[in-house]
Amino acid sequence: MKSRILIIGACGQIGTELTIALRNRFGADKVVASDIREGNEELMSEGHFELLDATDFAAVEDVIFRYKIDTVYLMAAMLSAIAERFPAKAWHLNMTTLFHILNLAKDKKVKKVFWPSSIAVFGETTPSENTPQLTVMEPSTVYGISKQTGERWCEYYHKKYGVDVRSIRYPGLISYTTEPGGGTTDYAVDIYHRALKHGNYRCFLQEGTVLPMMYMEDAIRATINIMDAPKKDVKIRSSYNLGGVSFAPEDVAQSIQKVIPAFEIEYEPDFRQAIADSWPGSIDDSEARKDWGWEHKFDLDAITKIMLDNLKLQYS
Ligand code: AKB
Repeated sequence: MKSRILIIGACGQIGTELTIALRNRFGADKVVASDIREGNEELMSEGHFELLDATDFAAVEDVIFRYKIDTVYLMAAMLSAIAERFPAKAWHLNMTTLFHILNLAKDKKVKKVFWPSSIAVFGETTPSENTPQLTVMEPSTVYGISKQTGERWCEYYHKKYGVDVRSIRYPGLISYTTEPGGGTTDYAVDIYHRALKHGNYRCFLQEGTVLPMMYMEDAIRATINIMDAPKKDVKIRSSYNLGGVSFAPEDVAQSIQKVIPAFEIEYEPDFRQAIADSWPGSIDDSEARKDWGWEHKFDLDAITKIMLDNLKLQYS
């Protein structure tokens, strides 16, 4: 029998597109989308949907039992910028939900788990160019600390209890379907909306702030590929580095100007600058390439074209 999948945090930026991709792949009947809030109409109406507070162990266990779930994608998390405003809440959400799912997997109520980590696990003391898989990691944000701790627990549950948990360190993700909520890399989505609506953008990060980024389709493919990979090929059970493109705000502006020549950008850095400054500029993802065949497809101009074409349709 094909696996039955639960997506927790299905209404978020990644969850929305992951739900659609998994429904297309396995059939809507095999996929249960869940979130603490309702999502877009398509997500709610085209398959199973459960309102679920992922910090409530009994509620999560109940959904897993009722739908005979064997694979969980745990996408619920509080992202870097917002987590700085609500540190205790962020820690609670990010860690409690992970422990619930790891413990369910340890008790054999779930067979396979996907849990996302982030470039936020790195910090100021990490080599910032071509950041290696194994390196100094001293994250300085609540979100980064929760992701780094989560990675250690994933590896621990794998080694100690044989839990089949798989993870990748997402860079900033760019998509037009659902807007991101509360990250430091969110400017790379906002900028396209503002370019079309207003022809200008005030960026909360400074010129020259290079960060690793990725188009959502690449990220979804990576997620599905690591989950598809034979167990023995997934050699890293903390989390894999994942690289796509690297760019600064002015690079996105120039890419937009190729399509909208009058577009203007100005800079007004806020508290998110310090977070961005602590993250790497580019990522060495050779382990993911070697172990399960990772390859990214979209460069910045391709991303710009897709974003502007699709947002234009939405706005008209
Ligand atoms: C954020 O900016 O917090 C996220 C991330 C890089 O994990 N997009």
